[in-house]
Amino acid sequence: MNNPEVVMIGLGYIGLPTAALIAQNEIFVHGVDINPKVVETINKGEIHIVEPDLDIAVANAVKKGYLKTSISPVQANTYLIVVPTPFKAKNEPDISFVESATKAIIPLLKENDLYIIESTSPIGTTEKMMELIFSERPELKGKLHIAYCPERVLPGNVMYELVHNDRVIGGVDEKSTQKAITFYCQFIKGDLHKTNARTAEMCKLVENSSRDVQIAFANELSLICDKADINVWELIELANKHPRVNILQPGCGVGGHCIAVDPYFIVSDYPMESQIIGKAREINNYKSFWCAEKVQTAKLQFELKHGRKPSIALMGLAFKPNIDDLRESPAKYIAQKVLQNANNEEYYIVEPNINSHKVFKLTDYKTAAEKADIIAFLVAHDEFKGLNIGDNKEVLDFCGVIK
Ligand code: SAJ
Repeated sequence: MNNPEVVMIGLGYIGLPTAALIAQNEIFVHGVDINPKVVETINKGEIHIVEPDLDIAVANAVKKGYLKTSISPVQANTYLIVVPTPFKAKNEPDISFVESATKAIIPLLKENDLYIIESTSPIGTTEKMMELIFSERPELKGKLHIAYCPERVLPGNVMYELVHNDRVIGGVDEKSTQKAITFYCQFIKGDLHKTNARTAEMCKLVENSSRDVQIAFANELSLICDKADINVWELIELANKHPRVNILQPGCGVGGHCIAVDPYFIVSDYPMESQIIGKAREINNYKSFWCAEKVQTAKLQFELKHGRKPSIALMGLAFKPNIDDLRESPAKYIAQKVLQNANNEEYYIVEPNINSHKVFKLTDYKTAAEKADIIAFLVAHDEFKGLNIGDNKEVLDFCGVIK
């Protein structure tokens, strides 16, 4: 494969599925990742993440020769930047990965190429990268197509949503938008909505902030209900019977690398204006702290009542149900916090979606539920639903497994 059509920079949870999808459509893709192990794994037709149907898509794409990867980019016609944008101290976005990915392809760019950022980015990032490109390659001014097109797929359902979700596409000018639309048309069945780069950047941030605010409302209700002695799950189910009410589910906080992060991209740039968005982040973070305190209290109460230390099962470490992703996971935070306060109690840490963890010694979920005196459900994994739990156990159901 000498001349790939597409270079995909970043082969993580979004980049790899997107690369596989494009390759499935018989478009030659060259994937790039700074991690040599990732590159090696994919070139063998294997994957390094858990995502339904991704393994088959990658295996086929590699076998048929449409997907190849390496640690550095090669020349192509379209460049997709799908690298992480984490945040630094003080919750400020860090666009250094987008910047270094862009720098890596600047020498390869030629007239008429299409450069697209998919990474979640603060408003103005696409224009900033355009300036960076033209500062090094002024002869390409007006001769490139530059656009922002955020992904909006849900981990766990990526392969379906990548194809069927609508997309928002914003170019730095009209011809860039049009060129990007023509590109995505080749493999996306959802509608492609045109806008400018800044609106597309903001749209991504707003989608996740909106969800964060809604979850904060549910989490706030759970705190009120705990004090008011009301079952929050029943309450929400009943309130949602109203035709125009749709409250989300409380949990042990908001995790992942998107919803728990993206709102800060707005708050850090517009602190005075984003009051609700900022407060929602605080409430969702506080909910995790509150859960850890609840475990601590249950532990002390058990000891007072029974005159011995309890054994405690912490059920789930992932940031949401049925995935193996522990990034920004509130459950992991709670487990860490609870273990920091450990005082010779026996702990069973459970995460059915991973085999081992470098910090936590993992226990099988059935054994943990059987042996523990206190069972704290941190993530509503399918395995936990319908678990046989003895009447003698104290259950802390933070995520509605038992309801
Ligand atoms: N959560 C709750 N209660 C709920 C729903 C979710 O506590 O009712 C928690 C989850 O447990 C998890 C967190 O919120 O900790 C986020 O989970 P999620 O399923 O809401 O979303 P993500 O982070 O997996 O994916 C989100 C999606 N965005 C929206 O739904 C607006 C997805 O479409 C985006 O593509 C993704 O972020 C992303 O990459 O930005």
